[in-house]
Amino acid sequence: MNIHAAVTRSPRAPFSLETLQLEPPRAGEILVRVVATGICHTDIAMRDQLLPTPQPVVLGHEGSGIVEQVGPGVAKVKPGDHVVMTFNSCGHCPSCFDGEASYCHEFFPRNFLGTRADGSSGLSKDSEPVHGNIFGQSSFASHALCHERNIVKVPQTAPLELLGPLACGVQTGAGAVLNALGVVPGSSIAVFGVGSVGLSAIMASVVAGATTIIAVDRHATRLAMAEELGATHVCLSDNPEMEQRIVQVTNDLGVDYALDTTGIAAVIQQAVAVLAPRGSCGILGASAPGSLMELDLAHMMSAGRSLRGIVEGDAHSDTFIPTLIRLYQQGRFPFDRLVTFYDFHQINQAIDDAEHGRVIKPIVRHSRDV
Ligand code: CXF
Ligand code: ZN
Repeated sequence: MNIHAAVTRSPRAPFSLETLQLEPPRAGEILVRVVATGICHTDIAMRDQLLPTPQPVVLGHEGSGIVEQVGPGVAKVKPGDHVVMTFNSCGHCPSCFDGEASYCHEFFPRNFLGTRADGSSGLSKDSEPVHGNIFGQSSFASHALCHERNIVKVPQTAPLELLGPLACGVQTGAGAVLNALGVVPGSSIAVFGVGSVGLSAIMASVVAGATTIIAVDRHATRLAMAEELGATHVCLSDNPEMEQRIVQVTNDLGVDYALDTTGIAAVIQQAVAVLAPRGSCGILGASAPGSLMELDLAHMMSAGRSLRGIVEGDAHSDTFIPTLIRLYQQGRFPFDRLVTFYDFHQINQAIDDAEHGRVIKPIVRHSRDV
């Protein structure tokens, strides 16, 4: 079938809006009519070849939509179901067997390589191959092929055009707090970097009952938003007394949890430095392979502090995304506050606005006549 798609043809260049051809779903695949797709920094990293995703390619990995057709053997969803598309995984490695699909041993090829396992993508432009299957979806398009393992059914009572970011950025921040760190009532947490992932972590910290929630960022506007969403304290990252201030507001104890969303070694060092004894620091920002950081080993070991990587918030997406939707519907997780909507044909403007910090979480949505 012919579809409309935003095609990424070269680094740092605008996407081109084109008509492509999409194969029908194979066994285990699902054809989704895309309603809207969030834009994540990882899309920009793939465009700019900070991740070695081959081009030309259709990016997009926070898609929401309606099931149009299912391939042979699909039992999880049926035509008409409302769904979001999350990260893909193999289903047969030790992590997947343990139900921890975000640590799939095939995470990289299943999400970033732009093809199915057999080298095909399902997408083409006349006779030219176009890479697809990014995060098992490539949802910067009117239609996407995804898989049973990365499709998540969502309730029809929720606003479908809003839900895509739950499938990556929002579940990453909220899941880091609720699943990976296991923030408990009455505890303290510092979140370093409050873009869409960090703000999701702030909202989740409120849900978890943390009573000291500290936001750190270089932008005052982001800190103001963090306060509106429940941060009890905020601090500009260039404040030379930031570490002392964080320790001070925790009665000289340090924080029980720290979360870094930046991937910057100097920031992670600060996050670790302000940990209380037995405190845990999670890192979830993408750093270039080979990035190194100095760590005070005595500080870590002698008081049982820990540092760990977190991917996609340790989410079991089939249950965690509906959980976040219920919290949203109760007014306890207002992630819609992060979102700015654009028409799909404005995707380059949306990306430019995100890159320049003019918006927090852009979503591109299709008009109904597509
Ligand atoms: C990614 C970020 C880089 C590491 C793997 C998961 N998440 C999606 O944007
Ligand atoms: Zn993402």
